Amino acid sequence: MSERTLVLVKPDGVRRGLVGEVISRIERKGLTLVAMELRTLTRETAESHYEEHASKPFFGELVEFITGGPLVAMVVEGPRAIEAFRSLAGSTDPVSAAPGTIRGDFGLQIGENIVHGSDSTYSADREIKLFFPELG
Ligand code: DAT
Ligand code: MG
Repeated sequence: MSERTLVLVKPDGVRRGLVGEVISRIERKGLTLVAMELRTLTRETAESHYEEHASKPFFGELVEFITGGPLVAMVVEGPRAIEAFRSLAGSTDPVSAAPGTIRGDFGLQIGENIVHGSDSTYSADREIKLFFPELG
């Protein structure tokens, strides 16, 4: 059974030229791209995307960062795509993320960890609607 997840190559990943690397890993895993767009988020979209973190001390910094340059948003599909991409991404803190994962191979700072992937079917539905309303 196939599912969909929202993946972002965050502004640090775009700035560092890692878009192709991330797409390549998604494709080599066997996942499929369903939609993709380069865009700079408004504060409103960023706050909505990260609404579950609104009360965290790093929220302001997170919104500044994610709106600070263009990002690449994609919808990725495949069997257990949510977990499959989270596994490719590695854990949130790139220093403890396993080598071989995107964050483990390319990151050093928790606030600049290159990619986002939805963490549940509920978040995936919500985030896909936010970025690609035409996909429902
Ligand atoms: P993930 O992106 O692995 O789902 P999350 O949902 O807990 O992680 O947090 C969202 C983003 O917020 C994360 O990718 C980077 C940032 N972040 C998380 N914890 C942080 C912290 N302690 N300090 C600064 N930024 C943090
Ligand atoms: Mg998260």
